[in-house]
Amino acid sequence: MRRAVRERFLPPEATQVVWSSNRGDRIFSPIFHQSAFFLLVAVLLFFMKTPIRVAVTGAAGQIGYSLLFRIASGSMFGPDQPVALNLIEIEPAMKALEGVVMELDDCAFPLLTDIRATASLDEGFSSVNWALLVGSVPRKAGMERKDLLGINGKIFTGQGQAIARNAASDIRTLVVGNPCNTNCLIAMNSAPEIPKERWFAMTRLDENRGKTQIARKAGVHVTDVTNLAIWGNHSSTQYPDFYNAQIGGKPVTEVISDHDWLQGEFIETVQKRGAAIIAARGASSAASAANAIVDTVRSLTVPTPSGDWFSVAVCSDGSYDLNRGLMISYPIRTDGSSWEIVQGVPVNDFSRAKISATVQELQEEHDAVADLLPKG
Ligand code: NAX
Repeated sequence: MRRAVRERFLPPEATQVVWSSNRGDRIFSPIFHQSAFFLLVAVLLFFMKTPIRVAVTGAAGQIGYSLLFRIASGSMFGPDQPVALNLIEIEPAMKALEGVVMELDDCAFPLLTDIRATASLDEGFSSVNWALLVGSVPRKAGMERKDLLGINGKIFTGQGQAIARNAASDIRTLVVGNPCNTNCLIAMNSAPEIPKERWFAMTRLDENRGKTQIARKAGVHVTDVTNLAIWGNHSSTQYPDFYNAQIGGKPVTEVISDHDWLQGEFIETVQKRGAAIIAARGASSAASAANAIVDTVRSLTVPTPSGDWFSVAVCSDGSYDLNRGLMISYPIRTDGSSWEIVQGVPVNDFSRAKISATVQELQEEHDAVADLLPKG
């Protein structure tokens, strides 16, 4: 048995030396090789990181097709962090998912340790550390956002419950499928066992869109734009807070003198960018959405640069006098493990009116799905 193990892990020449050596060596070598073997295993175990298991729903969809390859290549968790993928789809999309899995296989990603493709929620969320809830019934041209609430609400109840039953104890969930804030609210409330600070809804694509618009207007690189928070809902009521954003450390309102543009066209462009992409492409944003998912998870797992913040919707604790319990996008920062809503960000009358309008919309969405939420 011991010989079989040794033969599996050592090159043939090594085993030959051990077993053809003289009598003294025969006593010494097996002990020496056994110690070296265990030392090697110990060293490997010390340096080898446990894979992070990530569930992705809607894995055969457009966003999935960009996202999975970014996760597997190391963009999300870093170049030395192994990952395992649990890919979840509905039955009719399983054939397409099979093709995606074949492509993942064909990439021979060094960091990808395991792929499981399934239509079962229990299997799909089994032992996952991150759940990226991308799949939902997408909005078609002419469909109202509110129509989506009823259709998707039930999906997210089942997914929340399945996450609570099956996921790893450190599970964190990011909801992307629209209407993402309220879908997240439903999933979170369907899994009361999981702490509320582990649930997020994505507004990072809006932040990235806003930063690019500001950078273009100011004639600077996008990395010079910081502190742009999206407040409220991921919808056309969201508020990209340019008043507190900075360009190279200076207030945006000092660098860009065209305040009419900031208060009007800028906000509208960010709010309606998703619709503009659908109009141009005939399909909703996918690669940029996948990129924003990667950015969101990285921002939640890597310390925020000093003085900066990023946007993600979290369960409101009532900060800034906003409705407690709703999933509201705020300026957030983290030390890499726990996050906080940045306090003390100035909110002027213009901003207050915009934030109130978007939170009012979230309250209406909440009321529309009240039958899926705990009473009281
Ligand atoms: P696709 O229609 O290309 O893909 C959706 C996939 O989800 C399909 O493969 C479908 O079979 C699957 N699906 C549907 N119901 C499911 C369920 N119950 N369980 C598992 N899988 C299910 O849409 P795609 O372009 O990938 O967009 C996905 C979602 O992201 C949409 O709801 C879309 O509105 C939303 N978005 C959210 C963004 C955000 O910033 N929060 C931006 C991009 C995007 O618009």
